[in-house]
Parts: sequence; C-alpha cells; structure tokens
Amino acid sequence: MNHHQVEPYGGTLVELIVDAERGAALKELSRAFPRITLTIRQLSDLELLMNGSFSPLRGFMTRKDYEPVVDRMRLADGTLWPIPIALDVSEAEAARIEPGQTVALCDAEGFMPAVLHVEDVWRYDKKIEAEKVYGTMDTAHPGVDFLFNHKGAHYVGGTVEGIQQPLHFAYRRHRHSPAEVRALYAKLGWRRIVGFQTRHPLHRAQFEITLRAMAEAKANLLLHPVVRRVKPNDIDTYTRVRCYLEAYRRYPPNMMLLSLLPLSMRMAGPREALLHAIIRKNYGCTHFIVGQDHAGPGADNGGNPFYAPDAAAKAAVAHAGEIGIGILPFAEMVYVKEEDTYMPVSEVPENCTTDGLSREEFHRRLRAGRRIPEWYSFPEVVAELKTGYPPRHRQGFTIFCTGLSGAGKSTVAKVLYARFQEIGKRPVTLLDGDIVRLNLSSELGFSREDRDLNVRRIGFVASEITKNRGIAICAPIAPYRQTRRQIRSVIEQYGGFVEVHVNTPLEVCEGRDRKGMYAKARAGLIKGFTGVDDPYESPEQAEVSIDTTDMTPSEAAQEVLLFLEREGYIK
Ligand code: PPS
Repeated sequence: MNHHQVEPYGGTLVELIVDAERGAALKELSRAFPRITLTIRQLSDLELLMNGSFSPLRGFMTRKDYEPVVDRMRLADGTLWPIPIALDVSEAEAARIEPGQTVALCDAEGFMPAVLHVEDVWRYDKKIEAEKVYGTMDTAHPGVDFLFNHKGAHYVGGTVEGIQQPLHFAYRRHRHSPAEVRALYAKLGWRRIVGFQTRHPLHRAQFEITLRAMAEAKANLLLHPVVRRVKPNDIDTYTRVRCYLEAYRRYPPNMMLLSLLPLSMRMAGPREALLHAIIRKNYGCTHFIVGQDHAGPGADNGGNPFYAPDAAAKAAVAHAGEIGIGILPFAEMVYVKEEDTYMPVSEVPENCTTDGLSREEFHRRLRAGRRIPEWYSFPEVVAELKTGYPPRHRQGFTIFCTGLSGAGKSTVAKVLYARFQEIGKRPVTLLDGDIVRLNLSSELGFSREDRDLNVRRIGFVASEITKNRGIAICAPIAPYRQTRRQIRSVIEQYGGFVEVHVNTPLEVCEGRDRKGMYAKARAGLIKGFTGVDDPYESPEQAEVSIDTTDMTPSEAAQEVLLFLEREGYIK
C-alpha cells in the first residue's frame, strides 16, 4: 500500500480509503480471507482510522507501537500518541490468524468496511494496560472494567485498507470526515476554530464556555459531540442531537458547525484529553477546550475521583505545542444570580450568590418530571429532553409476575390488564405464560435452555413495549434468577421493571392443582416440573411480593397498583 509520509498531525491527513478499483478487487479477494466480526466499539475505531481522525495511524497498532504507547505515550517513531488503538480478539480467533495474512473486518451483518494486513498477533498484558493507560486496576472505572471483562486477550495489529465507511443512517448531514470539515472551513473562510468535545446535552454552562472560548481565541466553533453512549445512564444519542440542534439556534448566525464524532470513549481522563486534542487537530481546529475532569469517569466506589479535576487540562497544556493546538482550559462555571450569567468559580465577585445543579440532580429532576430552572438550560433543550425522558407516569413499564405453577400469576395479571385498560392512557399487552407458549414459543419444552429462551423472548417483547411507552404484563414461571436479572437490566434502560413475586407456597399451589399437573408430576408422568423436581429460585428483591393463599385476585392486584402509584408510574 502506498502511504504518503506525514508530519505528525500536520496538514496531511492519513485517510485509509482505497480507490474504487482496489476496493472492488479486495471485495473479490475477501471471499478467501478469514473474517473478524467487529463490535460497535471496534467499528468506531476503524471508522476514525479510515477517515483520518486518527492520523497519522495507518491501522490497528502492532506490538512495536502498542508497547511504547502504553508505557510512555509514544509510537515507535517517537510521535506522541496517548491511547492504544488496538484490535482485540478472542483466544480462538487469535489461534486462526497469522502474521502475513489479510483478514476481512466486518460488522455483525457481514458488511465489510475494510481489510487488515496482519503483521502481529500477541497476548497483551491487561494489568499493565490498566495501570499505565487508566492509572488504576479498579474495575469501578468503566474503561478498566471493559478491558478486564469484555475485551479479548489478544491484539491483532497491522495496516488497514478501507473499502467503504461504516454506514450511518441518522443525522447524516452532521457527520463529516476531517477532510470534509476542513473543506467547509475553507469555504466559509474560517481560519481559527475552537473545538468542543462533549457527551452530554449542551446546557447553559457549557454554552457559556463555548462562547467565552470563541471570544478568547477569536475563533469559530466546532461543536463536536461524541455520539456513542458511554454509560448506561447517559442521555441517548438521538435525544442529545435534537438538543444540540436546538442549542445551535442560540449561537450567533454562521459562527459554529455541529459535527458528530463516532468515537468510543475510554474515559481515560488525561490521556484521553490528549487523544481528543489530536483528533481535533486533525479536524483542523486551532484550539481545543478542556474542561474539569475531562473524559473522566467520576469517582471510585470510595468516592475518590479517579483523576484530579485539572489533571486532563494540565496534560493537554503540557503537550499542546507538540500536538500543534492551543488548549483552552476551563474551570467549573457557576450561575451568578445577581448578574444572571455564568462565570468561572474563581471570577465570581464577592457578595454575589451562585447557583448550580449537579448532573445527577438534574437527571433526578428530569425523571421525576420536576421543573428545570431556566438558568440551568434553555427551555427548548429541556423540552427535547422531556420528550425523550418523560416523567414516570408517561414512561412505559413491565410488570413481571413470577412464581410457581398455580401460584395465581395469570389471574393477577388478568386483573391488572383490566385495570390498566380501565385507566386508559397507555396501551397494554398481556404476555401470559400460556399465550406466549402458544404464539411465541410453541416449539419449546421445559429444559433449562428452553425455559431460558422462552423467558428471554418474553423479555424482548416486553422491552419493545416498554420502549414504546406501553405496559407489558408478563406472567411466566421464569424460575431462574439470572435470566430475570438480564431481562430487568435491558428493560430498565427504557422504563420501569416491576418484579412481582407471586409467592404462594408450594403446598397451596399443589393443593389447588387446577390443571392436575402436580399430581402428574408426583406420579412421575411429567419430568422436571417446577417446585417438584426442577428448581424455582425465589427473587431476592422483588418490588412486590404477594401470597395469594388468603387473598382475592383483586386484592393481590391492588398491591401492585399501590406500588405503581407510590413510585409515580400511575397518577
Ligand atoms: S417457564 O419456566 O417460565 O418457561 O414456564 P411457563 O412458560 O410459564 O410455562 C409454565 C406452564 O406450563 C405448564 N408446564 C410446566 N410447568 C413447569 N414445569 C414443567 N415441566 C411444565 N410442563 C408443563 C404448567 O402448567 C405451567 O402453567 P402455569 O400457568 O404456570 O400454571
């Protein structure tokens, strides 16, 4: 491959896209190549390699570059590079890939954005990477957790030939390669550009920071948010971009450009700040804003921050000359009531009162449907957030009844179904065990695997209903704790998950034996019957637990309704 020589982060970008002819030839050849299916994170790295955001890198790092990068933030040739851009694979994959081979890099659908000419396959030391890159081995750090618990044990390094960029369908007019952005600057006559990185919605404090930075650097603004959800509680990308589009209108006309960056953040604090600065240099920025705790994951379980609040800014300033970008460090901004404006904490005049809202408090208010003060965020931004994150009484939720056969799950579920229909307001779906086994899982039996698959299917349907703000009422036995836990974690991303343990004792269920199943199970005519010769793992922390021994179904359902009312899901 013909790689042109580049000065580090200079005018020349290293784009790894081949021409159409070579692309077609590679596609043809790739039928014989081994294939690596990339995760979403790896695809982001690949995309940024291909479009020149990671210039001067020419592929995934080989050991020769990886080790000095980890050790002292230098590529083998001495160029500053703070974080490994390395492709991890599993033990099994590593065993079938050899240096000298070319492999196809594909997404989960089989689409092939690029090929990799393998130079190196090696087992890397996760501990050293954690210590050096993240400064900690604590898995409370999301980057470290990811490294230890989700990454393969080997890296595959080599040069990349890009054939076609990974596809994006949303907000396409706001996605640009570094070259495209540079061309836009030239067209608009922008010579000085300050870059702003964020993974949160733009509230007034951040807005004020960007305005101040623009004034300080006499520059236009590249608002360059990362469009990958970093932590489960982060605001989803679609809502966030709608917020940026609203904030956009608050800037003076023709002063800023909004571009979305598909970067997989590592939350590596100071080292990551350097990576962010390098990327922005490649995007033609002359200046870059580094805020408090930039790219930091907050505090560990003991409440101690992983990185000092100003560590990232210090690191960025120390390397600014080498990167070739001006760093604008920003201290925390607070709202000054008397002046009705934002100021860095250090500049607040005496006798003035300040106000602030932590991000956590803001999220709590948003989710509870409480008022967000106008000084905190523009009303149109808040309106977008409220549309994306309605208060609980407008969110969807799943009622997940679990318990033994004959415990009364279906009856309670039916009563709840009728009650919710009475209330109206939200669409309701009843996913009773029998209905599901008839319509979704008719081929399944009662082995551990089959039960798990059955319950996961129910969880999937319920999560879709919850996402669309409806009510899903499920009533399978769902005997295994681990499976219930998995379903909960998916559904809680979209709305409420209310586990209702229908905790009627086995003797009572067996005494009822409406379908005569227990008798058959005791007689050995049915094998693996829950509670008889197959386990039922009781929930540890169900939201509601009801024993229907001496309760009518309506009374039992009432317990659930009271819980929902208390928690704000119905009002
Ligand atoms: S599971 O474990 O969640 O997949 O079970 P589920 O889909 O709720 O199905 C439970 C109903 O199927 C009948 N049945 C059995 N239950 C338990 N164990 C075995 N081996 C079994 N074989 C059939 C049983 O009548 C359950 O009905 P419900 O409505 O729960 O009483």
